[in-house]
Amino acid sequence: MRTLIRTALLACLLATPAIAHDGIHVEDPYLLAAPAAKSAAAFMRIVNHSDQPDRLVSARSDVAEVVQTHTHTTTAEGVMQMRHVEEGFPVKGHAEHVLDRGGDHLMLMGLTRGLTPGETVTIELTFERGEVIEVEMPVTDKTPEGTTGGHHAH
Ligand SMILES: [Cu+2]
Repeated sequence: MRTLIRTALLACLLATPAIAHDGIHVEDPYLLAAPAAKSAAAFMRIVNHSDQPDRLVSARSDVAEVVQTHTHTTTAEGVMQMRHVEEGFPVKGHAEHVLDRGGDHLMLMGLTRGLTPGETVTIELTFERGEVIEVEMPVTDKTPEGTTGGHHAH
């Protein structure tokens, strides 16, 4: 038992400098939620400051039953559909993976309460190499200035 605790403590001490110096950073996060919607989409830039490739493998939030990694695909008939990306979102070393309108995003499904524009919601992101990051997501019901219009822009 004592060995177990010591091992956990050591892992903790070893993990901390990696997070502080060269881990994953999230920039420009926002959560798009229509009033009274049952789901909401989260967008951000995931920046990897490490030279090791990583991957966003899962996400969770207190305000949703599940949070899935999603993307949009266009069928042969030209219909745009969302699908669950089971393998998550890869982020190469010293690179970024952008979640943006009309492309990859996080889907908060089964919202446990209504979300109000202006409030902040916490989403926890888990990465393949072991980092867990809490992101404060401002809620909006519009696309922020400067981002592309997504799937209405083709
Ligand atoms: Cu979706």
